[in-house]
Amino acid sequence: MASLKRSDSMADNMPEALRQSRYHMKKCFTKYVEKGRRVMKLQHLLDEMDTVIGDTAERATLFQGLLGDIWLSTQEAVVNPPYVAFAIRPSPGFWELVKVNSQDLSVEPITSTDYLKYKELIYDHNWSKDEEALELDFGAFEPDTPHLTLSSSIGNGTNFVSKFITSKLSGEPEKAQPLVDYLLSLNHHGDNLMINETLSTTSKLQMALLVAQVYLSGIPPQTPYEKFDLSFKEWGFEKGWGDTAERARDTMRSLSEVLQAPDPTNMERFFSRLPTVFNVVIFSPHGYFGQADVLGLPDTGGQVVYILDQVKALEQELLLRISQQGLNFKPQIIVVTRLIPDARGTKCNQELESIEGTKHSSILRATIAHALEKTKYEDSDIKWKELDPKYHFSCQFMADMMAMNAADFIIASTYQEIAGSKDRAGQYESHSAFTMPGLARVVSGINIFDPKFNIASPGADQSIYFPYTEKQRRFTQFTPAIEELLFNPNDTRDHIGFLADTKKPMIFTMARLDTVKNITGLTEWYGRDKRLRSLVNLVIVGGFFDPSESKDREEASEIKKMHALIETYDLRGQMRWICAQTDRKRNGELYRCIADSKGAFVQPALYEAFGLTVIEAMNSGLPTFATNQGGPAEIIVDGVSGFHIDPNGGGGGEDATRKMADFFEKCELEPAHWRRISDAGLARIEGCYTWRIYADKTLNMGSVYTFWRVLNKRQKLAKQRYIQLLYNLHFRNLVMTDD
Ligand code: UDP
Ligand code: LCN
Repeated sequence: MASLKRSDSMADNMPEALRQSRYHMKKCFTKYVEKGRRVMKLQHLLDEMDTVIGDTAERATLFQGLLGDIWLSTQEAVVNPPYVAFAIRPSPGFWELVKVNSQDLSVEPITSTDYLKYKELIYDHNWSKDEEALELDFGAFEPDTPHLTLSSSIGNGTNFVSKFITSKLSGEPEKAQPLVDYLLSLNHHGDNLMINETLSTTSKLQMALLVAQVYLSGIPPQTPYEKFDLSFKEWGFEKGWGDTAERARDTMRSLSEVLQAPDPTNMERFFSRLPTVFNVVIFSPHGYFGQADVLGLPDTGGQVVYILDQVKALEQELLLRISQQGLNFKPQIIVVTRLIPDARGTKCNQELESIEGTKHSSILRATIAHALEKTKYEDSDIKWKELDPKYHFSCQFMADMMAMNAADFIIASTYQEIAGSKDRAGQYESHSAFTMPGLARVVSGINIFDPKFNIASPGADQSIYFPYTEKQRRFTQFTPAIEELLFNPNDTRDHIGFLADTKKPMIFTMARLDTVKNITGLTEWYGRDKRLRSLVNLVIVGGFFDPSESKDREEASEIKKMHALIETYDLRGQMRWICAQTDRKRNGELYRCIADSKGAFVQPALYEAFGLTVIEAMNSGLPTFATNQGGPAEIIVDGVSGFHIDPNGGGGGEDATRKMADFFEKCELEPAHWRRISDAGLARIEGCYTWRIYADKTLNMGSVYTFWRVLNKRQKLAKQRYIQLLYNLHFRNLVMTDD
């Protein structure tokens, strides 16, 4: 059978694919349309195909060729007899929309408007026919914005933007004038930075740079800026080049290189030196945002940890950069979050609070909105009316759209958050085109090939999460409490279950007790796998034990399920369940104690956006098995710096537990294996997942995109006007009617 030629579109290939299996396809399409209008997901399409073809071996043969490629890339289909419209996603970010006539199997490409209208017909027939229905098209404002074209480059926006800026500035000296103008515009509270009006053209700036570099090379490298700032002023330079002669000269050299012949490396280097970012405002409306006693409360976990650690890293990096720039300004970071009047004993009802471990950062609380939730609830867009009373998606998705389009750049923790994986669309990608019948048809919301998207992954606080081998640093004051937590044989308010053989390695997990975290899944897998049970004990931290104590429906049901599993699989003696733990320092030591037992960390979530516990465990030197659904699939290199497990995989977790049992058996035979994985995990963290790397990348982006905004001014302004219009005519009404 012919296989799909990637040079062709799916629409090009589909007629041939259908022709090759015409007999079966006719029957299959008749089946699809016989129930009338409806939306079908992939599994649904496959199930109905099976009932028609009957013999799964035959279906397997059909699927080896073109047809399989097309069906397995389909995310969704909309049946509108005699047509079936397919939304096909051949690779991350690329979508093709086609409709197939079930009678003659002819295939026609359709626009996103047509596709969305098909969907609307099912949910709100009149609205879909309404010529005046509100249609949003943010893409219309970007005709000249350069976009990435490769799926693999998504999220690498800064690099692309630097190359593009480079090409724009290359050529005659006048081409670099926008950069000179930009430098002229830099100031702090009205005081010029870098250059003043004396150096208003490229050639004047180039000459002055030459003079200054000759001067700087003649004085000792460590000469402080104050010793030569008067000469600098005479030549037209202002503060910001560096704190010493050496640093100022180095910055000047990068700029001279850029002005002579721009290249992305010098460009990025120069921008990383520019004094452009002093203040940062972070919006984090997620859960209970507090510095103590909040972890484990509903919707309160990694996001809070992430922001507080991020603030510390950003403040440190800002202070370092400002001092290296030879400036003495004070940076300021404010986290704006929800004020919760019924604060359950936390400080979430306090308006202003300083952030511990920082000098210039604080939390400001008001009452405000939400997190990125579109993909969390299936069909949340098309079924928005049903869900709006509880989740207010009408306002949320509109606000997401406006914020994403207004942003100069967007930082995600992983690639998959933006563009998903082969089979799953990304969180941002889900905003590309969608419809909320009766409200708005978004034919182009956000384009993930826009170079505004970047990946900067968080780290873990390395003063808390450090390797178990660093004996001098360990928090030994917690040893008795941790021993009690793990090994006291009696049930208490804090733990239930006990470990009969305390010498065995422990597999450990810690998470909120939400369904998606799949802690009950792990318990069940462990319960079923005799081999794993003989090798290791299971230790779980999460939730509490009395379902009536929980105000969260999902959590209460998970608690009940845990108790049932402990009974069904008779886990007493092999499993310890510890309630949610809020003391981060003690938790840090707990990971290390699990590492002392030569155990492992397991993160079994059905889906995990990033997965801070994975980073914490790896920082502690604990070999980690983590879900392949979401962020952990990128964090861990499978079999090298840890292991991927499939939470939905074969035999209800059998694949996952086999992998773990194989690992522990191998470690028994060859103890160096455990150490190898532990060391590779630590190396992976140092190379890619530290707050230092994050802060450096993020502040560089701030600098590059500030200039990019200037170069892209016309389109930016047009889009801003569109957003303003939407805000005033549409969004404000939505918010006012939404109580
Ligand atoms: N955590 C905790 N106590 C608990 C459960 C979780 O301190 O009982 C912490 C955990 O150490 C991590 C964060 O909460 O820092 C969870 O972040 P993650 O990204 O793993 O998941 P999220 O809860 O954000 O979905
Ligand atoms: C929210 C989540 O669900 C986690 O996957 C992340 O690790 C956390 O936020 C921090 O970004």
